[in-house]
Order: sequence, then structure tokens, then C-alpha cells
Amino acid sequence: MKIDILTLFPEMFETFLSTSIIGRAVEKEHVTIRTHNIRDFAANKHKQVDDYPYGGGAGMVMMVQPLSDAIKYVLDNYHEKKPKTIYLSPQGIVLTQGLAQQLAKEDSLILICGHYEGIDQRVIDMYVDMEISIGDYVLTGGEIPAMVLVDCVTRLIPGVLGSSESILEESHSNSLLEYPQYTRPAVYDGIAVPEVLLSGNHKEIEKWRKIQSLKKTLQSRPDLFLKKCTATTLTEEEKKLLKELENIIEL
Ligand code: 4GT
Repeated sequence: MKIDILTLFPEMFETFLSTSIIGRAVEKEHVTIRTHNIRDFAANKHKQVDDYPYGGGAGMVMMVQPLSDAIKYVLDNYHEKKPKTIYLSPQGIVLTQGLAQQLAKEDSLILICGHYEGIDQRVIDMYVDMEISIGDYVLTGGEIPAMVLVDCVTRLIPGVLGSSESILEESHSNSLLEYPQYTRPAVYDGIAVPEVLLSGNHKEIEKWRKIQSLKKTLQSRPDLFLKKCTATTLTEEEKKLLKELENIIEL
């Protein structure tokens, strides 16, 4: 996959793109990620990229010209097929694991990072295919949301994760949260690892983990739990585990 990121602060991406699993994915060319400084496309001699909002109000708006020219530059120089162009903003549809799975199938993406009060609407109208939010809160810029999107999409590209970093059994891929994990030592500060995990009884371990997942989801994310109960029909095994769960926690 090819990803072009348009930002006023390309240096924010340096550590992210060269570290850990993302760094390895870049090195192995599972993904090609370029950052472009929007300020380089400012036509104005002061290299101005923002201006006062029409209609008044607080803050500044990112101007249409530098952003448009940056997008055109990326399209003309790096892409034959039109990449899916995404603007990260609190007004977008919320990023989910399902959306990340869809995006992971794309050949190329352009990510636009806003600052100040956001970007001129005409950029969105002319070039943006999709507006994406990483959650219901406000940040100072779209750079961290762009990193969040790059991280969660890149790890879904075949070959990026090793077999020990498997993505088969994890939070959100089945609408349930992950069960608790433990590693050595078996006892720390007098606190022991749940005995079943040391038992070697794989059927019992699987059952314990499923109960823990259901319990954790019910406690932390009742909304997800409800989705799981309505969108999918519970298997007989899950119904049985829920009955057992009723005895463990107060509903
Ligand atoms: C939050 C999000 C986002 C911001 C989010 C334009 C100016 C947007 C600042 C930027 N805040 N961007 N993508 N929840 N702030 O995804």
C-alpha cells in the first residue's frame, strides 16, 4: 500500500514511521509512506497557509490553495490510479476495526491533516472521498489521528505481523474485548496467575477466556455487548457461558 500524508508538521511522523512494527513494515516495503509539508505549497511570499474565517469567529482556517496544490502534486507525481483521499476530522465517521479492514484493501491513500479550526470546505468538496474521526473528542491537529489510522490499517496488511503477533483472536474483530493476559512469573508480590492458565487443559483455558471476554465486555462496553447480542445470534456455547457469568457478577 502507498500512503501520502499532507501535514504542516511532517517531523511528528519521523519516530512513528521508523519504530517497532510500523518501522519494520516500512523497511520491508509492505507499505510506502511519504509525508509532504503543506507549507511548501504556499504561494504567498510569507508562506502563509491559514487565514481568517469568512463570517467571523475564533481561530484560523487552512487555505484552499496550498492544500489543493499539495494534493495535485501528490496525484501528478506518485499515482496513476486515484487514491482514496481521507480528511481526518472530528466531523467524520468514526474509525472502527471494520472500517480499517476495508481501508486495508485499498491500493493507496492520501491523508489530510488539519490544524487550527480546520480546512476550507472547498478542499473537502473537491478532493475528499471520506472524512474520518478517531473518536468523539477534539485534538489540536489531525496528525495523531493520521498516525492512528496508519497504525491500525498497516498492521492488517498481509505480511506485516509475524505469526506470534497474530490478529485472529483480538479485541473488536469479534465484537468482544480481549481476555486478560499473564506472563511469568506465576506469582508476583503474592498475586498469582489464575490457576486454569497453568493447568495445560486447553478446553478449560478456552472456556475461561471466553467467560472473561464476555464479562469484560459487559462491564466496560455494554454498548458492544448489546451489539454482539443483536447483530449476531449467540451460539449455544455462548448462551451457556452467559448463564455461568450470571452467577459470577451482578447484572
Ligand atoms: C479530533 C480529531 C481529528 C482534530 C478526531 C482540524 C483542526 C481537525 C484540528 C483537528 N480533533 N482532528 N481528526 N477525533 N482536530 O479524529
